[in-house]
Amino acid sequence: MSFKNIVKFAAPAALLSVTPVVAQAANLQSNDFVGISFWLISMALVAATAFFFLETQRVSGKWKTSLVVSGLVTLVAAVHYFYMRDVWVATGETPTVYRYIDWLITVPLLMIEFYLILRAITNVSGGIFWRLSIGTLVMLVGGYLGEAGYMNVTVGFVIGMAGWAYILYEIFAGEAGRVASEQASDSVKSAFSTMRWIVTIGWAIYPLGYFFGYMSGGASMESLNIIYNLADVLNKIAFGVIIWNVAVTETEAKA
Ligand SMILES: *C/C=C(C)/C=C/C=C(C)/C=C/C1=C(C)CCCC1(C)C
Repeated sequence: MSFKNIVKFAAPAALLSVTPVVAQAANLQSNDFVGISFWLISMALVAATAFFFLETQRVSGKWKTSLVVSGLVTLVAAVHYFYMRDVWVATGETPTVYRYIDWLITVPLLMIEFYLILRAITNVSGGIFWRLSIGTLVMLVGGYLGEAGYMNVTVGFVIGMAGWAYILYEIFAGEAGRVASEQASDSVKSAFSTMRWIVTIGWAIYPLGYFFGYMSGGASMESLNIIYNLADVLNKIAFGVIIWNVAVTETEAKA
């Protein structure tokens, strides 16, 4: 199937998949700011999805996959946000299980972006992809077992942190980091480095939330959810925009 066709079918499919959720939404109160933030971000994610898919038509072949993956990240997150908003509005509780299902799908897709961006410029081994995937799984499984009460919260946290540390090692000092610093053009290098800092600073928000939410008891569920929601704007939408920017820049440089 050509990319034009993918775009033609994917955009309406994205809209259809969220319509039934909208229809059964609980009523959002005008003073429920956490609920409002869930709503705003769902919409931003839908708009970002349409944007990334449509822009695949503008970039050269090897960058199209990167943009499609960015659009899949925001699509999957948008659908989860509709459910998460309902859980919050109806119960005032943190939609933990939906967040983790979302992360389980979107975080590996974000990791694939590092691999794809390097593959668009040079030959890289699949090992990068597998190591980033393993780090992701360890990070999320540890965190979920701790948060959902299947494991001591501190042990779950330590396991999760180890997975994240492994990811950071790979993109800064491992093969992925080396390939980027030795073989990439200036625009790819700068995109790679911004993406890396998002994974360091932007991602740090989630373990901080876990720590303050479960280990020190210092944060309310309201502030935690607002923080997680804003983190997702940075880590999903802004991350995608960086990739879009390098794809357009590289396409135009070669035109
Ligand atoms: C779009 C969603 C993203 C980028 C989610 C990222 C989630 C994390 C980086 C979570 C990290 C965690 C740790 C590093 C320690 C244990 C607890 C977690 C799972 C919250």
